[in-house]
Amino acid sequence: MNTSEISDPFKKARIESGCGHMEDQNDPATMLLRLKDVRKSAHNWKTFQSGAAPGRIVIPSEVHIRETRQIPFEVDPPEHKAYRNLVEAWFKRPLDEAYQQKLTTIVETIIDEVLTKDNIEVVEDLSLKLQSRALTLLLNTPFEESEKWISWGTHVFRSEGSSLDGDKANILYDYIDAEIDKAIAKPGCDLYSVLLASEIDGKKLSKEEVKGVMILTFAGGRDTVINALTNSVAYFADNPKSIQYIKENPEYTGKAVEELIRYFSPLTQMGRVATEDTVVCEHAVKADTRISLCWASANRDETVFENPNEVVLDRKLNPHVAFGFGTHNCLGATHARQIMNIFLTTIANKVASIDIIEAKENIEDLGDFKRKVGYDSLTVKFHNH
Ligand code: HEM
Ligand code: EMZ
Repeated sequence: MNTSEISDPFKKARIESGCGHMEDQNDPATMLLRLKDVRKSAHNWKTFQSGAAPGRIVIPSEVHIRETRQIPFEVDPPEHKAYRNLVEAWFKRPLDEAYQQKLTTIVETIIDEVLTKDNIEVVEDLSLKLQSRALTLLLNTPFEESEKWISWGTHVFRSEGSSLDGDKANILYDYIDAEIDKAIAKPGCDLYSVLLASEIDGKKLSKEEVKGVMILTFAGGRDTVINALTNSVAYFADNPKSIQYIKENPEYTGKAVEELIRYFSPLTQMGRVATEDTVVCEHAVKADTRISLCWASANRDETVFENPNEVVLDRKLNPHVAFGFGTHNCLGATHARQIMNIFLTTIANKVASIDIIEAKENIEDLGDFKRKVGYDSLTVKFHNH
């Protein structure tokens, strides 16, 4: 088995019943494993709501570590649309030429640096740095802020190697509260200021609402991006020909990004709460219990994807749901795709091969299923041309 392989623990259950079951803090979840069911239920916000108690749709549940509602993630239509309209254009800024140039400088600086080193630990020395520095572009905040975010480690709600941690989460909440107060005192051109100035139906967003958007921006785009980058490094280490392929066929970089994101599925699943008694793939689901939309399983659905467990960089049909589907599809996807696109391009231009020295996998424990989502640490050596 290659180090970079991410196997599919859901196959048997997906084929046999289409459902899985997961215990989680006395709030179990019925997992939907087939692409068709995941899409259908993601669409059906009336029966499967996101606007439950803050933290409840996240698996593992975050109800015990946060009270602030994440916006627009934990809001259902029609309110969802009003929030989403406020931020949609801002989150499309990664399409601007100037944004991409700045992102390219951030990526190239990091790759140039790792090429001068002997061994590097990818999670700390590359992925976390890149994710944090890139986030300063998305928020339009000073570059130096990234130093602080890097010091928080890879997950804003977890201590390293441990489960959900309320004290850790408070570091982020206190930081955001302080940044909001700063933006109120001295408005600038950053996301905090833009949100504080925006209105829905003639009413300004409250501090709590702004906080809800900002927590989500920090949390949703953190370990997902970090895992996408670290998994890419492992993949290129195992498949040096792929580096060459992208170098020789730069027009396929976009397709390669989609395929890697499908294969990695950095966000395994997301929950919803049933608003009524219902049935999913012949399983009864009671009102006020949770289902999960298992993006990672849907992305290996053999009835949709040919050779689902292979990375096919130029895959033609690729209707993956790694960024979600429908109402809540990922707002950060434009930013995440640009990061991946520029990262692949920079590797192809500057790196000949990568040796893996040591890998410690990060395995999610999902009850019946164990799923590799990335690495706790990955030590490698980069070689230039
Ligand atoms: C939503 C995945 C990066 C912000 C989602 C959803 C998925 C997802 C699956 C849907 C959740 C649901 O339906 O409940 C990913 C992956 C990423 C990534 C795989 C990286 C490879 C980011 C980044 C940001 C971000 C970089 C921002 C900094 C959001 C937000 C939503 C969201 C705000 C909620 C949108 C809404 O409710 O309308 N993401 N995400 N994500 N993501 Fe991402
Ligand atoms: C939540 C989630 C957002 C959650 C779209 O996904 O990402 C998770 O990593 C966070 O823990 O709070 O933001």
